Parts: sequence; structure tokens; C-alpha cells
Amino acid sequence: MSNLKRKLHAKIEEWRPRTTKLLKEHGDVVVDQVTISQILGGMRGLKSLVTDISYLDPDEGIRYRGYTLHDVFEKLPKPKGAEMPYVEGLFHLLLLGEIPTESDVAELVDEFSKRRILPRYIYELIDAFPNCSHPMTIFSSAVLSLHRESFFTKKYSAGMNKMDYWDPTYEDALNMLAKLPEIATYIYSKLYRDGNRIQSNPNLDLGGNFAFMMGKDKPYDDVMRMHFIVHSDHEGGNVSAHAGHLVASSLSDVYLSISAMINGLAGPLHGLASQEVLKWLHDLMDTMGGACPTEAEMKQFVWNTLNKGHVIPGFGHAVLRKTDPRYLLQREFSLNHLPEDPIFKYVDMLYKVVPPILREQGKAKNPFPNVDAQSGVIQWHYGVHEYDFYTVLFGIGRAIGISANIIWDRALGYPLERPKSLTTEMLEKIAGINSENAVKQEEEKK
Ligand code: NMX
Ligand code: MLT
Repeated sequence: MSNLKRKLHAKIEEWRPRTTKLLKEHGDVVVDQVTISQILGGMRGLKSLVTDISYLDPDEGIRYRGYTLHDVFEKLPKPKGAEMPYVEGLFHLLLLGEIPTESDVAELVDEFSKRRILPRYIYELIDAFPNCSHPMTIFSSAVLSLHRESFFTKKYSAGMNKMDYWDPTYEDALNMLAKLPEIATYIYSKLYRDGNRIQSNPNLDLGGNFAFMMGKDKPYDDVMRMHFIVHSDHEGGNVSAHAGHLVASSLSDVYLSISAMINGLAGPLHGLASQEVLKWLHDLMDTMGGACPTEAEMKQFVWNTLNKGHVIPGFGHAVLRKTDPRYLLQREFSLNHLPEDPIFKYVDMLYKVVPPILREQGKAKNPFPNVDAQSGVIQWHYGVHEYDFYTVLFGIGRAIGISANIIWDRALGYPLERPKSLTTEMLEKIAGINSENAVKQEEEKK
């Protein structure tokens, strides 16, 4: 058994009594009340999920296991000469809540490397897609198809004690995470490089190997380490995290659950916004004939977008009420590495002009930029111009956090998720409204 798995087992044994005590002795304690606007408004702000992997404060932003992003980037071990930490170290942190040592990370780098090989049928599956397919569709299908490799599913059908569910889930998670860079870069070479594929280098860490397979030189390895780390988790209620957790709650294995997570991420209000931002910026560039717009022209473009009834991609958030620290971190990287990039200059101007406009419009609760407003610009700068691929990159990062969550879901025995739904009429009754329908039905009963 690896050190990580041994330590995880000990942590699980230590943690279980806390959940059991809460449930058995304090199960009736009221945490929150629910209003009609929450029920009709996408459950916004409803405290009804639990995760110990990360917590999102509306003003401060995300903390992974209690660490701010700044702490995470400062404390996690880095490859020699690298600016950004090992992604494998982040997985250790999310899973155990502890900053790993250099040797912890080395062990995990080795584990990932050993598990990275894809079965032949995954290449064949990817090849079978028409080239006009969206890369997220192929990505999700490839992960879904790996379901036949699941240890959890095999052990479950053979009969397994509930207390052991976490173990094959852990094995599935590591096997899947190690394969995601291979899947993603194979999709990239099929769709955008006429199938010319660069084989992986088993001596590199996940971020380094990803850059290698993309055929990119330094500092793209650091770009990807940063990218995967900042996108890995955003507490439990965002669409991708919630989709992954929900599907896993029926004891679907990691592959089925992460495929669902990817499908949630593929929507334009969630992860697809990273591609939407670049698309929108290129529309602006076309309008400007490539020239940098003045502030007044930029404002007009933003208003035109709003007046068409469209959202400004990369701005706003369901929970955050300040600029996303993930945006700021990537902005800092951009200021250091690509300050003269024309698209970065556009993004920088948007940072200034969009918030006052969204405030003036008076709809968005948070007028500030989110993670997606910056990530694509960096990819573009380093030559990844196929922006419909950006959400796949988000997906690799997010799978790291959601896998850690699913392993803990299994370890703590979280049950099938099954909230109760009501009808509109029931809500009307609760609100004291005598709707036409309610009156009619009352009359019919008489
Ligand atoms: N541009 C224009 N209108 C906006 C924006 C925006 N960027 N953000 C919010 N609004 C509108 C929103 O559409 C809603 O309008 P209506 O009342 O007509 O339905 C109103 O403001 C209130 O929305 P909020 O309560 O502020 O936001 P909500 O929690 O519903 O949605 C987002 C959050 C992130 C979906 C929303 O801000 C948005 O659509 N942003 C643009 C897309 C985006 O960047 N998504 C990525 C989010 C991060 N991620 O990676 O997932
Ligand atoms: C995320 O990273 O999941 C997004 O910022 C959306 C969210 O947290 O709701």
C-alpha cells in the first residue's frame, strides 16, 4: 500500500466518528431555512451540502483545506527550477489536508506515471468521433467509457463491505486522473493537429508531461500546473462539483461521476465561459479591425452585448462578491509573463470598464471578473488558439478536486442524494396565494 493510501486510511478512521456523532447526537439541529426564492432560484445560498476539501468565502475566495490560494502556491513543493507547484502535491493536500513533503510528491508522481497508459479502445473511441465534435463531448465520452476498468464496480458486484467503498474508489480515482492528460492531448492532436501525437514522457510530472504532449516549451509547464491547481475545486455546490457528487451518490463509480461532472462544466454559464471569453474578445478584435479599442469603444461593445440580452462572459459569480482570487493570480502571472500581449491588454481594459457598467445595469450581484476571464488569454498567448479546447483544461483540473471529494463521500458513507420537490401549486399554498388552478381544483373537489 502506498504511503498516501495508508495515511488516507488512518485519516478516514479518525474522521468517521465526527460525522457519526453529528448525525446520531445532533441530527435535529436546524442549520438553515429555505425560502421560495431559493427554491425557484437555483437553491442559491442554501446550506445543504458538506465537503471538507474546500470552502468558498464570498469576499475572500476559495480555500483548499483551509489554505488560501496564496498559501497553496507558496507551500506546495515545486519541481526543480519551476515557478509553480506540482499538481500531484495539490492532490495530496486535497485528499489529506496536509502539505506534502518532497518525497510524498515524488511517490505520487511515480504512481500517476505508472497508471497513465490508456487502453486501446479509448484511442479508437476518440478516433471514431467526427472532427466537428466539441472536445468536451469527446472528453466526457472517453472518461465514461473507462467505466469498464472500474475496480469499484467489479468489487461492488462481487459483494463489498460499505466501510471499504473508499478503497477501490481511491484506486479508480488515481487511475482516471493519471489518464486525463493522455486523453485530452490525444483529443487535441486528433482535432487540431491532423492526428500528429506526441507520446508522453514518463519521467515528467503531470504538468510537465501535459506541456510535453502539447508540444509546448517552458513556461507552458508552469502555466498548466497553475491552471490545474486553480481550477481544481470550488466547494460543493457549483454545477460540476454537485453533478459529480450527485451521480456518485447512487454508487456510480468515479468514471461515471466525473463524466457527469464534465457535462456540467460544459455549459456556458459554467466552465465553457473560458472559451466564450476568447470568442467574445475576438468578435471585439474583428469589430476593431485588430486595433486596441479606446475605453469609450470598449464600453460601447460591453453595452452592445448587454443590450442584446447576452451576459458578459467571465464576469459575475453565484457566490463570490469580490474579484475572484483565481483571476488575480492568473493576472499576476500575465503581468509578469505577457504584459504586452494584445489580448491581455483587452482583458486588462475589461477589468476596468466592465464592473461599473454591470453596476449601472443593476442586475448582476457581483460585477467583478471570475476565473474564466483570464485563463484563456494565457492559453492563447502560448499558442493554444483552439478556444473550444479550454474547458477540457478546466475539466482536468476540476476532476482532481471532485475525485478527492468522491473518495471522501464513500469514506464517510454519504447516502444517495434525494431532495424533495414540490409543485407550483404547493408553493402557492405555502405563500398563501389562491391561484386560479388551486381555486378550480378546490371547486372540482366540492
Ligand atoms: N453579464 C450580464 N448579466 C449578468 C452577468 C454578466 N456577467 N452576471 C449576472 N448577470 C445577470 C444574470 O443573468 C441575472 O439576470 P436576470 O435577472 O435577467 O436573470 C442577474 O444578473 C442576477 O444574476 P446573479 O444572481 O448576479 O448571478 P447568478 O448567480 O444567477 O449567475 C453566473 C452567476 C456566473 C452564471 C453569472 O454571473 C453569469 O452568467 N456570468 C457570465 C458567465 C460566466 O462567466 N460564467 C462562469 C462562472 C465561473 N465558472 O467558471 O463557472
Ligand atoms: C467554479 O469554479 O465552479 C465556478 O467559479 C462556479 C461556482 O463556484 O459556482
